[in-house]
Amino acid sequence: MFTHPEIRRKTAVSFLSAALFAALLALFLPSCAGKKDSPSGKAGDSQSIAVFVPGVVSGSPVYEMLVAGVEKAVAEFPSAKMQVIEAGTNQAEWGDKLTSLVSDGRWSLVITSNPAMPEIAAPVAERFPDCRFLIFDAYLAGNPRIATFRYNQREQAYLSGYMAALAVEGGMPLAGKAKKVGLIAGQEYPAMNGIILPGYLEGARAVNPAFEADFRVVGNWYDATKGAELAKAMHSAGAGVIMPISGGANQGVLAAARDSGFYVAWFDDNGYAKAPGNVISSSVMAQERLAYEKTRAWLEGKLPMGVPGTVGVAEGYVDFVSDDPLWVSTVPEDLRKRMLSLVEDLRSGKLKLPVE
Ligand code: RBF
Repeated sequence: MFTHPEIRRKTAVSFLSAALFAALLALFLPSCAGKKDSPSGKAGDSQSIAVFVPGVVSGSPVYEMLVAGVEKAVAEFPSAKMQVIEAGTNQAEWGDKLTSLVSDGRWSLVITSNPAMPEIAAPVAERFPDCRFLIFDAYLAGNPRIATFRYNQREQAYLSGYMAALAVEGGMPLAGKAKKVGLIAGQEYPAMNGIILPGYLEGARAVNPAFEADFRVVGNWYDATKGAELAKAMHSAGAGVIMPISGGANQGVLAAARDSGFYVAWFDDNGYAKAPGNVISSSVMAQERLAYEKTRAWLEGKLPMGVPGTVGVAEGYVDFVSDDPLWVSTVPEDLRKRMLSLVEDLRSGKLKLPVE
């Protein structure tokens, strides 16, 4: 379904056909190499968009939502085209793969997502100054060729930690007695160590200050066997609720939850149906909607570059899924009421949890 870019090497083309090819390219595919250095996209510019997925799409909610959102926007513009490129799990190759994608010259905008991408995109933007980058789940100020949007993940993780601790304090059957909440990450990175893990613990401690976090790392974003092993070890050590943020490895955590009987706090999208009865929360980011809106803005020539955006509960881009019948049937009413009241406090601004 996803095609990888190829650098086309034309070795035996005559001068004439090369010139013809270049002229046609300039006419029909105005690209990174052919545009003026403009601060924002303009309607009429090339509407060719590459979605650069730093990893693999399947199994990673953030990337599934990204692709779905861009696809939806592109489908609304007859002249717009897109291609999805999966850069794979070897992060050492991402910079070269991005460079080769952009040097291909077919894309006016590259859309990608994760907090490491601004640093990888900045030198590529410098080298190919007519290309623009739209990066979600990331933060960078002041680069006139890069637009970033991040979610308030302190709020998002706080919601998860609060529900996890409520499950223990409220005596839910699989939650155990230990005042411990588990978090399994694909890898360590600044947003994980500095925002998500502290926000998760902060939420748990808002229920009872005695809570501690058990934090473990898979070491990649795909190893479901390792995810299951870590989750089982964590469960044996007392954690009755585990939040997996480990891409494809999340599947192992879900399987372990079903086998061993513990709860899962799902992150990023709605996960209740992934293990009905085991998944007790879904703290979500509206990545699909944001990707849709910002891709549309680009295609309409209205996407400002260089000014980072942060969106959270009050703006409607971070939320807790409370209208799913599986949540209602799994979590007792008194705990659900406390969750809803927390969401309301964040929405109204009564509780403020800013990032930075
Ligand atoms: N999250 C995923 O679900 N799948 C991934 O493959 C993935 N790769 C990441 C790679 C890097 C270098 C970083 C910094 C984060 C990655 N994330 C991934 C985490 C993602 O950006 C986000 O923090 C979490 O999904 C929580 O919202």
